[in-house]
Amino acid sequence: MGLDRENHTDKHTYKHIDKNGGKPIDKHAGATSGTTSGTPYSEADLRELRRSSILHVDMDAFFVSVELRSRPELKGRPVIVGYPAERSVVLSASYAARKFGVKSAMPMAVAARMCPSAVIIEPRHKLYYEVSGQIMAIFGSITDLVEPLSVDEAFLDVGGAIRRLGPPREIGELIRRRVESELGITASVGIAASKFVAKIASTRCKPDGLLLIGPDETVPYLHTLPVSALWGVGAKTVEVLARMGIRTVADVAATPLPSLRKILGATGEHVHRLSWGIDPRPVTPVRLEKSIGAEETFAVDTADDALLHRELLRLSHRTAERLRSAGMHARTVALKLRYADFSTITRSRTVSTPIDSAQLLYGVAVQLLESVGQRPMTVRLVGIRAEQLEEAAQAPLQLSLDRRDDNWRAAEQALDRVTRKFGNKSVLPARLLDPAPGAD
Ligand code: DCP
Ligand code: MG
Repeated sequence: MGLDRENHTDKHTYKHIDKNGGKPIDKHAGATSGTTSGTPYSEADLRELRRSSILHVDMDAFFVSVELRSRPELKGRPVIVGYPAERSVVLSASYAARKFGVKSAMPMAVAARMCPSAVIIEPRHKLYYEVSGQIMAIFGSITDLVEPLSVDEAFLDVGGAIRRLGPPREIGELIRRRVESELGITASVGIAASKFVAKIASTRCKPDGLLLIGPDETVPYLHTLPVSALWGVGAKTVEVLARMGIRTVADVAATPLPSLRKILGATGEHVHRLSWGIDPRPVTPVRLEKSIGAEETFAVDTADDALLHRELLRLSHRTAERLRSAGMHARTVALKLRYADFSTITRSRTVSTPIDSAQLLYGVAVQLLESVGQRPMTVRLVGIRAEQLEEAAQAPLQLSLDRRDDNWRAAEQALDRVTRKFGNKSVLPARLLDPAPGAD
């Protein structure tokens, strides 16, 4: 029995889950029919149920499924989401297209040759991120222990939700029902005692499936799989192991640890543990990053426009650098001014294309400063905040920026690299090299 797909994906790691527009999540929204809310489980029952309480939930053909909501006549047909351009790759393929051999990350030209009847749809990233936020909000209504892995998948530890919502299998079914009825797409759910096995389970039961691999079935099941199913075992390692005659997880499990260490170094131990189903990594919720900003108090309060501008430029660079290292784009830029009497005002503006470049942040900040008009007194503190953050992972978003902006981004990314290497003060735009009297 082989895996249909690699169990690890090259999608971008999902860093940000505040996608439900800041709305509070209804903790009880999931407690509907079919659940065992209030059912008195004995402590022994609970212990047993909690042995398999890690869910891996992943949407089926995510981008395609979202597109099919508005084009239901394409259901069951080969559909590919990707740019029809020469050097683009397949982002998502319907299961009908996969029958022709089409896979994600394959060049579009190759996919079109393999499956000439496929309907090709250009991606609408903004829409997918909205739906992604709704998916994460459903997960968040089940448990706080949600670890998003990418736009369409997450681990959930539902051990603490069993009393309220029922056994993990029922919770998995509840999530699948809710995703389908509320969002109009399908999800697959893998359930196991560890993240590693839960992820394998969801991969195995796709599309539109649910698979629970109980603790007692885990090792026998794992031992039927090829080594590539093990987390951290990529094409290179597969090759190295194959040369030693190690092809299946069972082969790995049967290899003495010192031999594996000799072949794979430190990874040997990790791989050996996984082959026996040992993966103690907990589900780790990500911190919600709602905004990123920087502010500065002047040593002496100021009314000087040039000084304010220079400081805004510096803060824009600081904020943009942090945005980029967090992999985020901002939709809204806010300016904060604190006057000599400590009264504080903020002004914000939402931009049409999310940004992560200091020049663009600075441009908006200057407009905001101008919108304040005549200031009533000297300024004590100035700050910039990037808000409504979005995952920057989707490079195509950048294509909508004009060429000049792209150049700015490239230059600033280079600057980030130098700054990381040589420290903060080593490279600064020429304007910032002037002494800034009063600013610290
Ligand atoms: N994605 C992408 N670039 C990639 C891989 C994926 O932009 N190299 C996007 C498109 C996918 C989405 O991420 O729709 C989710 O990725 P998955 O690997 O989960 O693939 P799908 O959801 O499309 O299919 P599956 O049913 O196999 O999960
Ligand atoms: Mg998916």
